[in-house]
Amino acid sequence: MVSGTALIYDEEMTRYRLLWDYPVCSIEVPERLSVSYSELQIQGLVERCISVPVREATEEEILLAHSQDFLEAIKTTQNMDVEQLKAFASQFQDVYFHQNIYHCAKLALGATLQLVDAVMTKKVRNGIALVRPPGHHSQHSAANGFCIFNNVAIAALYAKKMFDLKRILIVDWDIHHGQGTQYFFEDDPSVLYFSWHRYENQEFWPNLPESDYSTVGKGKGAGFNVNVPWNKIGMQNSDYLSVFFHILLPMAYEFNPELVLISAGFDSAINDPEGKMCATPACFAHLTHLLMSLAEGKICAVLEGGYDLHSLSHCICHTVKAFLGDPVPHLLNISSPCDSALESIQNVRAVHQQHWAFLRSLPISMKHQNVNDDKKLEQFCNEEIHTSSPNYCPLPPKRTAVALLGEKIELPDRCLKINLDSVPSDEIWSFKDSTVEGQKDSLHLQKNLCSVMMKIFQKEVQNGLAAVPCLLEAIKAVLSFCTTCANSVSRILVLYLGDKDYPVSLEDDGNLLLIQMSTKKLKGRESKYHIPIFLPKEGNNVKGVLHALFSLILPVAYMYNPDLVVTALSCQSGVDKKILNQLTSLLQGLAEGQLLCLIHDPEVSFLEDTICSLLGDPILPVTDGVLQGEAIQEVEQQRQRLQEQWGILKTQVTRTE
Ligand code: X5A
Ligand code: ZN
Repeated sequence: MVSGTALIYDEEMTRYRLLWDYPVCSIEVPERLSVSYSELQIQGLVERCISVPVREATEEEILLAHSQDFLEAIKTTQNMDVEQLKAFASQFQDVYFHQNIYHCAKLALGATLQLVDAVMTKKVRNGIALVRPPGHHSQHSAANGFCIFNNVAIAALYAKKMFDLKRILIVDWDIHHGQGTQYFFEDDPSVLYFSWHRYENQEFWPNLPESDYSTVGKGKGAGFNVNVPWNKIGMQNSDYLSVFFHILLPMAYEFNPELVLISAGFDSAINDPEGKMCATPACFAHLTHLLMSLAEGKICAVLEGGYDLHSLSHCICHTVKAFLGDPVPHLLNISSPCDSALESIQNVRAVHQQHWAFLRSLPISMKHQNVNDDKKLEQFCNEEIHTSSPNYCPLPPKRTAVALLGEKIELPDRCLKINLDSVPSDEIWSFKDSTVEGQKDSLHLQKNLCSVMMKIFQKEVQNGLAAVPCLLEAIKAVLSFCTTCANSVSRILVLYLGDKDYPVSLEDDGNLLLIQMSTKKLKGRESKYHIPIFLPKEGNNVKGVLHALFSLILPVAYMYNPDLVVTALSCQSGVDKKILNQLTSLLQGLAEGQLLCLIHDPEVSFLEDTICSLLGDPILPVTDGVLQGEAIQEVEQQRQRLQEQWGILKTQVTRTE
């Protein structure tokens, strides 16, 4: 099993800076790297990562993307004085030079390629390269926007060449459009380029018409370039997550990349003077986590922008912690995206639905006018950054507790096996349901579940697994335990995959959100907190489950913000193993990873796979099956029904004025 997170950094890349008065470039300072690296040290993250040395990129590697003339021109800056550097810079837009920048640019690219090598050869699972100069504005024969060589674009070309990759996803979450990267791959269907960026209807730099949503790629590459313009500042976590759920993740899962590269600029985070957006550093842990289930976990983040030193360094720490598999923090206040964000989402989905089955729902029309958005403040938003305890970041303990009924499987030693003899007696919690009381099996079940949950709530473990004789009984037992013994748990999300009618009358008090996926149409009552999803099981409907996951389950779950997530799986329901692993992985983004998996009548291989997902091991992509129209319709029906109550389900502007 591949493990470990690479951290690539070298102080040498702090050794260039702006030497003359040039206000547009003054924010790109060496401290961006040094302060970020210090914060990683303070949080104890450096020692938890695998340090990989940088190297200089070779000329051949630079020439994968750039012209020989351009390379020769950049070389000449090594021997220039300040006046010459200034004159040289004037032929490009918003970029400065220094005698040492060529050296640093070679190291930045070399660091990026070292990272790709380490991940592709499975020396590490994932990793981050902290580099200067950044890359995503750089073009074939032009430096641009603080960028000299296009690190990430060359990384993609290099990975295609060296590892024969056929599908690479580039996620550019920097707040500027990586127009340079877009130009390199516009007609290339093997690289899916996604970028969101501050746009303000072309009023924001680089002010290009081709940064708008209508640029989707050309020729064979049509559909493989995705631009999400932000036409207002002040975008928040909800806006970012909505774009992930309703645009990026469906496309990414349909694309099924073999490698994910992140153009990781953090000028899209709160307090950044360039971006003026409001996403908190913790949001980046979630963005990272949501991408980690792709490409068997092969994911490389490469620093681009980020100009508020405090915000930048905390965002980087959150990204690294997510890579390491630490529990991702609660995101509070997830709500509807603002109207301006919704308008962009609607437009992107409209232009891309012909290319991506996962975006096809009901016909989407284009929204041309600029909506009037009274929610977003035009002024700079000053929300406080919530940072985790600054200098203590303990290694997570045993991650998974397992209680099994008579199942004989070998548990990895990273698991905590529940020793049934040591389970405290039933006085810890009294089980009130009379139908269960007194039955030997039930008592056994209660003890098992009680024990696993105690370990989770006491943070002895992050998550747990129990094989149970009856799912519905087990769910009841969990709920009963939480109400009697765990009063800090006020919201429980249960995802039930099975065809039995859920018997307990649901009180819509919000303590329980029940999402049930069944292959039979169930008659039960639908409400805000009871969401039945009927997925007809003709052929293999794994894609239908994925679709439901992105367009319905994850958005609602994030908005609900549970304290505990419970999955209940009946193996007879014939659920696909790969999809189950995806579900188990993605749901760990909620409730700070407190996830309890209940499995009925399991096959050993199911248990083993689920344990691996719970432990955070890389998981296989879902490759088979097609997305059936009927599944789309069923999910879409529920989405439409629920979108007023769960605003993050919206994909279109609904307000008419
Ligand atoms: C990498 C990056 C921004 C350039 C802004 C120029 N560049 N106005 O964030
Ligand atoms: Zn940027």
